Amino acid sequence: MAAVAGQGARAVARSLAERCGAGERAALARAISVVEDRRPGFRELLAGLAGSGRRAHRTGITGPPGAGKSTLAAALAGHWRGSGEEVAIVAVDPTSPWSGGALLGDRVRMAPLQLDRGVFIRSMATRGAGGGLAEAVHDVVDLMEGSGFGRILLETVGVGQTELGVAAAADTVVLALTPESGDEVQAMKAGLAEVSDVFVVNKADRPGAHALVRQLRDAVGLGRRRSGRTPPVLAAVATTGEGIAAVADAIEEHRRSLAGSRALEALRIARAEARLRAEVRAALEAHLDRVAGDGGFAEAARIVAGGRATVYEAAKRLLTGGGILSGDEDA
Ligand SMILES: Nc1nc2c(ncn2[C@@H]2O[C@H](COP(=O)(O)OP(=O)(O)OP(=O)(O)O)[C@@H](O)[C@H]2O)c(=O)[nH]1
Ligand SMILES: [Mg+2]
Repeated sequence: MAAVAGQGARAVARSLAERCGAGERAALARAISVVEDRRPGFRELLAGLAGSGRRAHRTGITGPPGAGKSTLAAALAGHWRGSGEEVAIVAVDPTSPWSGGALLGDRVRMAPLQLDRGVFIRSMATRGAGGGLAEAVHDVVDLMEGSGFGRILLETVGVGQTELGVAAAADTVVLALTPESGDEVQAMKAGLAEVSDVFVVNKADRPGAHALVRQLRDAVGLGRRRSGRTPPVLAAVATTGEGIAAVADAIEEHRRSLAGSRALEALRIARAEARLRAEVRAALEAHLDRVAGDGGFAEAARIVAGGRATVYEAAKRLLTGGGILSGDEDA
């Protein structure tokens, strides 16, 4: 039965991949669910779209809760739609979801996007799962790319170290702040230049925006970036669209600088390597769990806690037992 179910899942995955590739939005929505929940066939589904040769530009929008990331994403999507591009948006663990949050309250502005076939919006929740989310996000972005979206926007809450690692899926990272973000800027100072490629002080209709722009320019100027490029700092009002064209231009300028310097290829390879290592690490751990059997790790842990072996000795025993080490190597 399991084998038959597996074959069925593979056939469904193949047909879903084909329909995604042909631009069917309902198929993409289903495919994302399959990948997100790691359902049977999800690997075949990804493999089915991997050969499309399509390349999207991926823009991450990070920033503190309520900074206006979704509004900014919507405004950028509108801008790119204006030049005929198709845009997919994925919001990771939004504190105010796209479906029912602040944005849908603003029906007039969002309605055109929601009805537009050229825009696809999806939210992903961590569901307290912790691990595995970043991997699933990469996969979802790959599905969107394979489905023909040339622009992908990834919204994620957090700044720098507090962000879930989702920004690693982006080619260009935009950090959205507000005039009230002075303390965050102060705390990160020179480190800021490394966390983002474009800085946006959103809600520039509020007092203090220009002071923060100056403060940010100083902080960003302090950091030395490997690329030698100093990230631009821009002011915007996402709700009215003011400054959005300049943000889009800055994203485009970054995209071009990446492509021109071959840094884009290096970024893709580094991203692939990180994903590959995460996958191999997870598979190794699953393998060792199987080999060690029920409670194998717990038993080894008891031995370590009881002082009868060091962590290193116990780890080496597990790795040797699992056939990962031959026994005469150093773990
Ligand atoms: N005054 C002003 N309000 C804005 C601006 N941009 C967004 N807002 C409002 O700020 C609130 C939060 O906007 P969102 O786009 O949901 O912010 P977010 O960063 O996506 O929020 P989370 O996903 O919950 O972290 C909404 O009420 C927006 O209408 C702006 O430029 N000016
Ligand atoms: Mg949001």
